[in-house]
Amino acid sequence: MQKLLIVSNRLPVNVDTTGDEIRIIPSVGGLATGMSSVSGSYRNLWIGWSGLTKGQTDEKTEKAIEKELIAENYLPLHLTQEDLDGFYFGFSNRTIWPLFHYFTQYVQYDDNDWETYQRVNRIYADAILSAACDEDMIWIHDYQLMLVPQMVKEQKPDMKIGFFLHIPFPSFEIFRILPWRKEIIEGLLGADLLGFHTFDYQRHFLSTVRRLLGLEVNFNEITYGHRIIKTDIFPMGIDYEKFHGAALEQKARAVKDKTKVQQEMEKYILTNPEIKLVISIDRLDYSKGIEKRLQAIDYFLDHHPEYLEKITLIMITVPSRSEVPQYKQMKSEVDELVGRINGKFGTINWTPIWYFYRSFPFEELVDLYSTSDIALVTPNRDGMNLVAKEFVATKTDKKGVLILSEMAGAAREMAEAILVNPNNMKELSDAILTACEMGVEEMILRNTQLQDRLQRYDVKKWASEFLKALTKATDNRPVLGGTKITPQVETEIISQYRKADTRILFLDYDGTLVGFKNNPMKASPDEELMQTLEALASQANTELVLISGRDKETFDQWFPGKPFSMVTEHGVWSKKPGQEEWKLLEYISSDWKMLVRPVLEFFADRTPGTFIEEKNYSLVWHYRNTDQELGLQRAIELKDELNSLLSNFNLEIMEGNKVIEVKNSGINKGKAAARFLRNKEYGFILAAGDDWTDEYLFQELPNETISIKIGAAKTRARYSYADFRNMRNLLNQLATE
Ligand code: GDG
Repeated sequence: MQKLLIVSNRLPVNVDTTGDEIRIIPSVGGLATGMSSVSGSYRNLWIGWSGLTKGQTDEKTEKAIEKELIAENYLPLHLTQEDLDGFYFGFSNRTIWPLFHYFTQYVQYDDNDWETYQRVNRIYADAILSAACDEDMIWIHDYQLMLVPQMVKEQKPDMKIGFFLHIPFPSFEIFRILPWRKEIIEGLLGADLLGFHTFDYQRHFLSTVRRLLGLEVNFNEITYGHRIIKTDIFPMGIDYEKFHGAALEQKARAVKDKTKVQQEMEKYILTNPEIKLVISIDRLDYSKGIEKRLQAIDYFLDHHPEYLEKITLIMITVPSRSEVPQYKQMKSEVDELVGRINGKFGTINWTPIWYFYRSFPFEELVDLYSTSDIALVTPNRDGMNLVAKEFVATKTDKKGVLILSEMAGAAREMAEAILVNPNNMKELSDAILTACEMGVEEMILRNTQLQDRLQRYDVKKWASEFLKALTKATDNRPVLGGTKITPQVETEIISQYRKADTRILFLDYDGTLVGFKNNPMKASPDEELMQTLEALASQANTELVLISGRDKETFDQWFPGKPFSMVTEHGVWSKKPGQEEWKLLEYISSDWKMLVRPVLEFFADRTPGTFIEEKNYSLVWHYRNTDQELGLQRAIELKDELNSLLSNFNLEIMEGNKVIEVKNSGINKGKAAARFLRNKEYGFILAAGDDWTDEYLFQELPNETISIKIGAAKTRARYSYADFRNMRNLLNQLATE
């Protein structure tokens, strides 16, 4: 059975060595639940740090722990305190975490931490390499292990490697600050599939890849050397049934069986029937916006004295990363703020904030969620935020209001919550007021929709969708880089051509049959080429199709009344020999040009020597005549800009040879070529092209096609020629039958 290796910084277990026996206590986080749900299909092995540092126990105990863990399918890694300081507390949490959450003021650049991060990532990679076979799936999690994908891929190119980032991926302008930015991106690109919580994080990542490494990105695919890497969005869900079920169970319990927390809360509500309970739960972390939340409560109570003694914030902050200085400092700031607010507004009968600096067992967590009226989830930045989802899941009567920061990934899916900018005190205070005054009907409406979505796309679905996408990305990996045509191969192609009873040739024009000229209109066909094409098209049982991105007017001017078919604008128009009129293959609109033209004009104005060509259904920016480096740089910037601009339109950005073309998507040379093959069988099919737009042709045509890529670049074609002269030479030979 295929193995699934899950790799995360920490194993989802706690090892208890205090008693006579070693006890392995599974932690019940979302990730562990998601993973256990897919375990039926694979043999799982989880690799990560055990939570114990080297030397913390004696060697014999260490061995015994390892044995116990392995028996439960956990492969523990042994890290020293020094490893943890540099790798976890250092590079991961003092460099990456603040940077990726836009807290640039906290980012620390330390060469030693970086060294340790690399060294410890290598420990994880080595563990994977020792435990996995080529056909296994590897799923690596989160920002602590961003170099691992590449470390594994280098050694085992066939292994199926997925990576999921649980935190935001910041905009390129933030990411570029990092001294080791290239190494991190290259590390991640070792994966076959990269998953993010939201479209924005994916967009930022793709933009970074494009701008930093100048790689080709088409939609969500990156071409990297001879590989294609997929990126996609997988918003992590929660174990909905578990939270919802626990809340139902709690409601059904007799008073004496309820948790202490629940009994206390119920008593409090009984004596204060008008009270609104507001829950706030986070790890103590500067990204969670805890101070601003407290300031908003202060502001709310100042501006709405009618709510004095009628609202209580239950604030739980879970201790976290206390070795990192900013966390220590934050702790004292939060303590002080809570003290100040309670001192300012508190009365004998009422404390505005119940503050807990500890974690609660699961049952009590559910009690806190389900008994509260409002959840205040207002991070400054948050990859997803599961607390928001868990709160909604426990609302079995659908009563309750979620106030959610728009900076949390969860906001993208939870539009029915009250969404707020966590930096706007007044907006936060207004949101609290709206939540306090919201009618039951509206709550039910909002929560019904939220719960439906949470139930459908839960953590199990999340895990299975990711693995499905990883399987898809790695099955039938496209083979890139055609075999160079040797004289023997050429002879073989010619012989196949001669033997075949019916033949069809699809030939791209620019770069395939003629070289590039500074002015595209100067690349008209020469006498020799014209003769070759006519000779081929006149052979018995032979069809020739010129298939190009050029406009139909130009081809009409160059090839009037010729005995071959022509397809122009990448497949918009087609004309068969003997036909007078061009046939529109796809009905499309070009209204979008109004939007795109100013962007291209802006780039043309800023980049001397570049110009815009307007075709019927596309706009093209040509940059052959500008300084090569500037052209390339601008092309990357333009693609990036177009990508964000066009995400809502059904448009496609095609990168040709020193051109960028925007056109309606779904129209391509491959689709147009397929029409020729619809009603007829051919014994010999040849397709030749030089740029990215021709890849559609290679992809669409049947496997036995003699597909030829002109120029040295990655391709889906079977064969390659160095330049157009080789192609002309082959055609000349085919033409002289
Ligand atoms: C990272 C990203 C992303 C909290 N207090 C208690 C307790 N919790 C549990 C909650 C929830 C989890 O901890 C917190 O999850 P978050 O999503 O809010 O945040 P991070 O830990 O920072 O996680 C984040 C996540 O990865 C997943 O991809 O959403 O953006 O930063 O499940 O229930 N659990 C118990 N007692 C507590 O006191 N039992």
